[in-house]
Amino acid sequence: MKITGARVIVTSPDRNFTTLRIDTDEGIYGLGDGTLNGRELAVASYLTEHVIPCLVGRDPFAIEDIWQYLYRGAYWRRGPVTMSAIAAVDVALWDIKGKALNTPVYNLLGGASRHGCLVYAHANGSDIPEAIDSIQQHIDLGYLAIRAQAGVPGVSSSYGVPKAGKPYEPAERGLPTESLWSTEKYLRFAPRLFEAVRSAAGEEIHLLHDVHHRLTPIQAARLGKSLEPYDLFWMEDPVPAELQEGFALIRQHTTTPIATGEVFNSFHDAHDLIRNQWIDYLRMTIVHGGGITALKKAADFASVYHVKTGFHGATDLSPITMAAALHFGLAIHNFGIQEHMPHTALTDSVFPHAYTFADGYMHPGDAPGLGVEMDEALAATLPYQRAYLPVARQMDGTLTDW
Ligand code: CS2
Ligand code: MG
Repeated sequence: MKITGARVIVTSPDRNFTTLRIDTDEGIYGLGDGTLNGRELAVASYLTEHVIPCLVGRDPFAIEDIWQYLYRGAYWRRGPVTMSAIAAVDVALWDIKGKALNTPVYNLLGGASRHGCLVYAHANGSDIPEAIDSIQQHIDLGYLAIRAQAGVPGVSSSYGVPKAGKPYEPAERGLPTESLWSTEKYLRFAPRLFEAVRSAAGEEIHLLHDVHHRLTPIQAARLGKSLEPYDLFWMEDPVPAELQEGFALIRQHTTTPIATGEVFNSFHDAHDLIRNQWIDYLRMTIVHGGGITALKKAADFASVYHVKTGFHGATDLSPITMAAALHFGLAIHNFGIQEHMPHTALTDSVFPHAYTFADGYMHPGDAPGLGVEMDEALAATLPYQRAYLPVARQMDGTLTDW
């Protein structure tokens, strides 16, 4: 089999997605996601101008070699644009191989290790009672694990909390909005939120919380300690993670489990975190971390240190990445949990998929390959619209690390 061509499709079914389609001489094609929230066109250009010309004529079954060729051969290694582009190619090739061998991708990764992937949903509220209502709605939908976020009193726009009457979506169309943030108010509020949420949700539900990189290590240590009575599944991204050794300080003070890495793009971003056992869950996911090939190596290394996966799964990860993550999570031994932030109906119509949710678990389905299609005619009616993540500043105007 030979690769005959590839093309990038950028579409905006309520939000932007960058998709790569690779075609072969046997009529089999594969889809890969290269979406980088707020920087979608950079990945599209990297693929179209620099990667696709090098793919034509290659054997699509040579996944490892093509991965190494794109990673090592470029000379310039790592970085979110490069690694998202490599991921798009890698995932499309796994899709092709599954279709060609008539088997779901999880079978190519060793076969199912479990009956489904435990997922967590988002419960958001502008205040504590609304957050508790949202928890109850997600319990009613069957979720066994729920992330709770609520508006911090005195902070006008808190991360993870939707604008009134709208579903939560991290990016906003137009130029970036700015919001104000107070670490002091947040640190006082978070234990009150979880005291209320735990008593309303009962002890069986797994509760998670995302700090979105807002604290210093000693502040994160205080937060983790103050949340211990509420038995969190994890505290996510307590600090910006460029300084890996900062996590040592957090670990000295708290037994609240730690997840990090949704902004990582390379195993090397997590090397010290894993080998020192400073984290419990790795969030770097398939699209931003260089694809299934790269994440398999990272997960295998992490398994030696009791670190499990807890992949990022917000709406900016396209249904193609969701499917890839579910095949991956079903197969590997040290799967921990998968984030599930459902896409809008329009996004699902552009990307019809085989994966399903029932009783707290998701399953990738048994379609050959990834089990995701793309309605390109519909996608063509929904052109790219500029959109960004919001930018946060401290009360005195200083930019936060987010
Ligand atoms: C968040 C995301 O889901 C999460 O854990 O941190 O909302 C994140 O902000 C976006 O996916 C960034 O693109
Ligand atoms: Mg997060």
